[in-house]
Amino acid sequence: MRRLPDGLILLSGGKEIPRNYDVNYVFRQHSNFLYLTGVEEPDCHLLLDPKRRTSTLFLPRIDEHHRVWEGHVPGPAEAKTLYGVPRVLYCDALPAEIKRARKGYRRAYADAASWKHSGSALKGLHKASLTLEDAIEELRTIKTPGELERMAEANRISGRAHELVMRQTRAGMREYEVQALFEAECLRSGQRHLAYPSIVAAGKNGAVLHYRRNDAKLKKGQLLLIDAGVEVRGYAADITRTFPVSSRFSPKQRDVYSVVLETQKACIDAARPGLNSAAWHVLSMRLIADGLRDMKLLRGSIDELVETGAVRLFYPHGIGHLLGLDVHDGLGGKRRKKPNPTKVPVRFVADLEPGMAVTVEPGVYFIDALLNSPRLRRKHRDQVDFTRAERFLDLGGVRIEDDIVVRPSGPPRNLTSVAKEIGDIEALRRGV
Ligand SMILES: [Mn+2]
Repeated sequence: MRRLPDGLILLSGGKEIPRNYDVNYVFRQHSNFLYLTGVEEPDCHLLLDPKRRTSTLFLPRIDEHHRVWEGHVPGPAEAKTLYGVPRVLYCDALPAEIKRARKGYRRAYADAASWKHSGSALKGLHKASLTLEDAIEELRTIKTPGELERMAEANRISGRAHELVMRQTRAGMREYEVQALFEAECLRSGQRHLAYPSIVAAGKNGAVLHYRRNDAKLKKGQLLLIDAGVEVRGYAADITRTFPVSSRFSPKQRDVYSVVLETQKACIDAARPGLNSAAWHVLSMRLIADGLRDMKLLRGSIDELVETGAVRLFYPHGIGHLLGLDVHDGLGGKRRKKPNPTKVPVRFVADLEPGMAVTVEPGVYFIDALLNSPRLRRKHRDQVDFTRAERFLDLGGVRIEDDIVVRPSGPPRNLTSVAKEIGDIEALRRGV
């Protein structure tokens, strides 16, 4: 209300989406609505009147039929204490409430769903919907202590599940059995929603960045990459670990893993206020280029390997993204958007600020589509030892991903505490 004082603010929560006859998709509240209200039920609305400083939550009126099938749903009195909203009414009062509250305003900050739902009550008010979404995105980028508590909890539960997977995964299992171990632990902790579909990728599948099939059989000698996280009251954890299906890393796997791990640790340490996210990404590319040059997969100067994009053959994604109610939590709002100070294309360009939650997820992959592309082989023939790289194709990929929060000074707070040192992973694999 302080940010948008000159208009009536109206937001709609999510609606149930039918999957097929009588069955809906599992409901997940819209993130902006969840951010402002904490309400996880469908069909609600929020009306904010900045001039009079009033907030009203509107709930759907539940009939007997609905209660027969769905059981108890909180009514206005209960919702007031549950969500801490001073006024709670039923939705049928919304048009009259809008008409009363709009006096003195020429503008409405309403989302698209609200214009659709309450268009006639809002008629005549100037549309300013994008500004509302931008204002909320900006707010959501800096986490409050309460939000961080939920993110820390999501990390604790996901971390437990990751370590359970490291202890219990065996050769001969299918990727979906590993997925079941992870997801069962999340459900057992009382959490209904994963933050995103789990990626469980053995061997070569680890080089498919958004691998979703999760049905291959795990073989001795392979690496297993698992990128999975749960959400707590909407707040996501986004964690990746890579470990050997056998109890130890092979020398080759150890080399690749160490390059990624050292890069990840250095990038975590570098995540301080004022660091530009594009420069941060370039730092990660330089460290990976340096590591792969030591492994004789790349040759030439680090500057050239980064500028020509040779390192991108092995590391074709960014260092991280904002995290919060969405696993990819917007880009920080328009005010934060900066011109990219580097020559490297990145989506998220902003200076890191205290209270921002970001992922740190460098990776090294051996991707058939890139290493066997005639065009790229020609372009990078002096920089990449393709013959050597081909011998790593079976390895797939290594990614290590933690969730951090930028502090006012010094290194960030790391919310993720899952084993990632080679010795610690091998100890878990041996059942120590
Ligand atoms: Mn991520």
